[in-house]
Amino acid sequence: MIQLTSIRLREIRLPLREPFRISSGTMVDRRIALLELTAADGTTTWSECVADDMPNYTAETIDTAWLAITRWIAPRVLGRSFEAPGDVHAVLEADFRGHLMAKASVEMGMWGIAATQAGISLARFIGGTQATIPVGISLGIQASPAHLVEKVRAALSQGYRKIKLKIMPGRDVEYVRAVREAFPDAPLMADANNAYSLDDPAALLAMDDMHLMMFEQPLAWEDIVRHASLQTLLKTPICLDESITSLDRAQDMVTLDAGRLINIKPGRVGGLAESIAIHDFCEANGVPVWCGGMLESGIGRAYNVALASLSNFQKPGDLSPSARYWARDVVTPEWTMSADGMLTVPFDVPGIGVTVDVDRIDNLTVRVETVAH
Ligand code: OSB
Ligand code: MG
Repeated sequence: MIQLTSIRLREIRLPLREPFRISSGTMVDRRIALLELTAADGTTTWSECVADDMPNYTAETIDTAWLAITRWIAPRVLGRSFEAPGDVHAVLEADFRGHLMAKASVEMGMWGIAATQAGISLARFIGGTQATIPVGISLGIQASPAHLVEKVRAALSQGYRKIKLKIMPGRDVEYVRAVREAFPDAPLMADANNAYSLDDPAALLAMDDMHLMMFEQPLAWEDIVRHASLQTLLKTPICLDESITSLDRAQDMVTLDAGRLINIKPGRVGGLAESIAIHDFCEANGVPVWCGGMLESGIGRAYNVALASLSNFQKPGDLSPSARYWARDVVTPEWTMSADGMLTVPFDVPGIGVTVDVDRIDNLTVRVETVAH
């Protein structure tokens, strides 16, 4: 049984080691909301809200999430007894639309509490089976094709198992071609973050013979139907990211053949229960999934890693080591990757698998609010 007595929210500012540019915006300093959850039996854990400063990925931002957590989400869960963390999602969805990243931060924290109470790792608690996970890197849009080629060279030499190139109109065919020519056999993919339209698929068609593993989310953030039309024009499989916000949307994708893979981010779908449901549905339908990232701190990353240990996570995840993002992470040990691009799941560490560096978080904190029962 899980019953939360308080949620302490903090905003930290964590500067990225280098700016991260996607088609819809550039991230420089991450504004991150961290949650410290306390249960009635005294168990505590941490979780993270992945919403960022601007509404350019989905509609949520850290400020809308802060409001949603303090005003509507915390009051629904605090003091209420849940049989299991899998029951939280339905309670947060009842007559309460959207705010999925905000909901996910609380829902995931309750999984973290439950695993801690059970004395086992979150990965084990959710039924994970993979002890090591292949890691991919997501490379932001660069100043020139030559710059991108050098980034890819460095990433391959570090051992990454998948290289995701961010693209946008004007920074696409030439860039991807240069990388493909330099590395004929590299496992490459491209992520457009909604930058293309079905009216003008020329660039996507031009990249269709570059042996990409997939095109991630080429069209609009809520679209399914146009992706289905686009998939009929392309040999390269489409992978949906932004459009998959629930199990229903995953079912729509499969029904309409709007994509052949899903990038699961627990923050985007309202938490771990919905992520697991999507994972299970995809597994039953022969659709591979992989774990995406949102430039999380090591706390958010812990939940992604546990999720990615489930059996149908069949492609490398966007689970780069801490040092790729931050001068120093907020957890110990930091997340690392072996020379052959593998991450070890902390299967034998109870709870979320890392220790939170509270002193460091205190130093980075710019805002605090506690909601208690
Ligand atoms: O589309 O997957 C994306 C980061 C911020 C917003 C959207 C995306 C991303 C990434 C980063 O690709 C993946 C990572 O955390 O390394
Ligand atoms: Mg994406």
